[in-house]
Amino acid sequence: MTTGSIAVTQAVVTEAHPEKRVTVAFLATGFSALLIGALLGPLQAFNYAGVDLYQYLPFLASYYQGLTLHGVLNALVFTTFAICGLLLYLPARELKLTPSMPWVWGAYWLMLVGLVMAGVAIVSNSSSIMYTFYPPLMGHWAFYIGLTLVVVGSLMVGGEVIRLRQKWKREHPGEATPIVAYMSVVTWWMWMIAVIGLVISMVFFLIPWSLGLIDAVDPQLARTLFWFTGHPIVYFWLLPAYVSWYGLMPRQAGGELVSDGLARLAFLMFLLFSTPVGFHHQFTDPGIPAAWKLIHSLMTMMVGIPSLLTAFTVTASLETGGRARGGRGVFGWIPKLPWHRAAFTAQVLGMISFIFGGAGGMINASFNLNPVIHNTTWIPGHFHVTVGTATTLTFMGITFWLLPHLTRKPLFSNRLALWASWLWFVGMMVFALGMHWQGLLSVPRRAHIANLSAELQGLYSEAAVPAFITGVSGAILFVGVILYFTVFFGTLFARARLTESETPDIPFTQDVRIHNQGVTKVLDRLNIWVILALVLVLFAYGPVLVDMFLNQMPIPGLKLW
Ligand code: HAS
Ligand code: CU
Repeated sequence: MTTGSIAVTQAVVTEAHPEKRVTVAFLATGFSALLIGALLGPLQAFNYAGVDLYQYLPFLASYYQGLTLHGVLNALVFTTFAICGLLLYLPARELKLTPSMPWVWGAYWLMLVGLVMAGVAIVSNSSSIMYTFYPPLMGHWAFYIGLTLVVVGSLMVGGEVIRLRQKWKREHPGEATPIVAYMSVVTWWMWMIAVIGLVISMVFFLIPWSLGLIDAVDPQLARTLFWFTGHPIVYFWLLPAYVSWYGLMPRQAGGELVSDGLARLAFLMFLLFSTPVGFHHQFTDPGIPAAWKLIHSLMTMMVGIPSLLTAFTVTASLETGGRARGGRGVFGWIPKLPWHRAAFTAQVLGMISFIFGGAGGMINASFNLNPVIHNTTWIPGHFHVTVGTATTLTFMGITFWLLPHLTRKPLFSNRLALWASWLWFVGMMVFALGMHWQGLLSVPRRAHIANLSAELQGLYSEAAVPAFITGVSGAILFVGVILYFTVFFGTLFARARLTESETPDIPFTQDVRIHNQGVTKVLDRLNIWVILALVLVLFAYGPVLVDMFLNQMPIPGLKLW
C-alpha cells in the first residue's frame, strides 16, 4: 500500500470513529505512566529483600519519593487514564453513538495538565507523601490540584457516557441498555458517588491548606474522607476488568455469557455497596465508634458477594467456550480454551490472581483478623494480586487486541505477549507470597528496611525466607515489564498495516437486543438505584462525618523528608 492510500484509509477510519484517536491517547498516556511506575517496582521488592538499590539512583532523593511515584503513577494515573479510554470507547461503540469529541478531548487535556502538575510536584521531591497523602504530611499544592484535575477529567468522561446512554434510551424505547454500556454506566455512576469524599477533602481542606489559606487540617477527618473514595476507587479499577470478563471474554473463549441477569445484578450490587465500607481501612483509627466500624465490616462482606457471583458466571461462561471447542468431562474444557492467544490468557491469569486477592480481602475485612495484618507488608501483597494483577493484567490483555483494532497495526508479537503475561502473573504471585508471608511475621509496609540503622539490623531476620522470595519476584517482574512494553510500543509504532479483514473486531459477546421487561427492567432503572446508593452512603457515613466536622482537631502540616 502506498503512503497516500494509508493516509486515506486512516482518514476514513478516524472519520467514521473519531473516538478511536482519543482512546489511543488515553491508553498511551496511561500505559506510559505504568511503564515508569512499574520500573520502580523492583526497587521496592529488592528493598524488602534487604537490598537497597535506591542509593544508586541519583534522581530519587529517598525511598519514599520512589514509593510515591510508584503508587501515584500505577494506582492513580495508569488506572484512571486507561479506564477513561476503555469505558468511553466500548460503550460508545456498543451503543453505536459518537461521543462529543471536543468534550472528551477537553477531559483528556485537563487530565494531562493535572498529571504534569502532580508529576512535577513528586519528581521535585516536594510531595513525597505517597498515594494516600494523609495529613499531617503536607505536599505541594500542585500535587493536590493536579490529582484533582485528573479526577475532574474522569468525571467529564463518565458524564459523557451517561449522556450517551440516555440518548440511546430515548431512541430505543422498550429495549434494555446493552450489557457493556449498562456495566460501564453503572461503573461511572458508582465513581460519581465515590469521589464525593475526595473532592470535599481536596477543595475544602488539602488545597487551601497547601496554599497557606488555612493553617491546619484534622488528620482523622481527612483520612475518613480519603477512604470514603479510597475504597470504592478499588472497584473503579476492578469493574472495567469485569466489563471485559463478562462482556468480551466469553466470546473470546468461543462461548457465551451464561446469565445476563446475574451479570447486571453483580454490577448493581457494586453500585450499592462499593462506597459505604471505607472504615475497613480505618479499624485501628481512633475517633470512629466501634459499632460503625462493625457496620462497615459487614457491608464489606456484602460487596464481596458480586465478586463471588462473578467468579461463578465468568467461569461458567468460559466453560461454554471450552465445551464448544470440544472439551469433555469435568475439567476437560480448560485445556481447550485459547491459551495460545495472549489477549485471552493474560485476562484469565488476571482472574486466577483475583481468587487470592479476594480471599485476602475477606481476611482484611474481618474485624478480628485485620489487626494482625494492618500496616504490614500483607497489604501490598493483597493489592498486587488485585489492582496489580487482576486489573492490570486484564488491561494488558485487552491492549493485545484493542491496539491492533484501534490503530490497524499488527500486534508486535503474540509470543512475546504471552511471555510477558505469564511472567507478570508468576512474578506477582511470587511477590504476593513473599509479602503476605512477611506481613504475618509483622514486617511493616512502607518501610525502608534495606536501610535499617546499625542497632536495628537483624530485626526482621525471622522473615529471611519470604524476604528472599520477594526479591526474586522483583527480578521476574522486571523482565515481564520490559517484554510487555516492547509489545505495547512495538505495536503502537509499527509501520505495517492490517487490512480490513485482518483487523480484529470488538469481541462483544452479546449483540442481541434485550427487551426491557421483568427483572432487567427493574435493574435498568438506574435513577432509583443511584438514589438508593446515596441513601446507603448517607446512613453509613452521615453520623460519623457530622460528628467529625463538628469536632475538628486541626494540626499544622509536616514535612518529614
Ligand atoms: Fe482490598 C486494602 C478488603 C478487593 C485494592 N485493597 C486494599 C488496598 C488496596 C486494595 C490498594 O477490608 C490498600 C490500600 C492502602 O494503601 O492502605 N479488598 C477487600 C475486600 C475485597 C477487596 C473484601 N482490594 C480489592 C480490589 C482491589 C483492592 C478488587 C483493587 C482492584 N482491602 C480490603 C481491606 C483493606 C484492603 C479491608 C484494608 C486493610 C488494611 O488494614 O489496611 C473484595 O472485593 C474481594 C472480593 C473478591 C472475591 C474473589 C472472586 C474471584 C473472582 C475470580 C474468579 C476466577 C476465575 C478463573 C473465573 C470474592 C471473580 C477461572 C479460571 C479458569 C482457568 C477458567
Ligand atoms: Cu477497601
